Amino acid sequence: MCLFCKIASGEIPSSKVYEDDTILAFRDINPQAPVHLLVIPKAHIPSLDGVTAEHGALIAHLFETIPQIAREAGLTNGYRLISNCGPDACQSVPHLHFHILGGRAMTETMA
Ligand code: DGP
Repeated sequence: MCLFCKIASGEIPSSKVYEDDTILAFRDINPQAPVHLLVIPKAHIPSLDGVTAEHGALIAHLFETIPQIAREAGLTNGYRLISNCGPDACQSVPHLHFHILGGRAMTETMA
């Protein structure tokens, strides 16, 4: 089982900020902004490259819920959403996840 599957199942503890039947959001262990959350599907999808039409409802649910998670984290002045996909993007955990970064002005460079 991958690291984020273990977090999703509760085997590894995390600082959860949102959970429902299919998705989970928790604080990144190595925050790169005052607010740095990770949002994951509970089902194992290795990365964005693993998303198929079968995941349509799940992906829609993720994107409907991310603004709510950001709002509840106090990010009323904006936030950045990132999903690293593959080696060139430095994806380090092979389970689809979205970083929500905020709580300060982001830099204009994204890479
Ligand atoms: P990425 O590099 O895009 O694959 O991001 C993986 C993120 O996961 C990275 O910012 C650090 C975070 N992370 C790694 N291990 C753990 C952990 O055990 N708990 C939590 N909360 N975050 C973790």
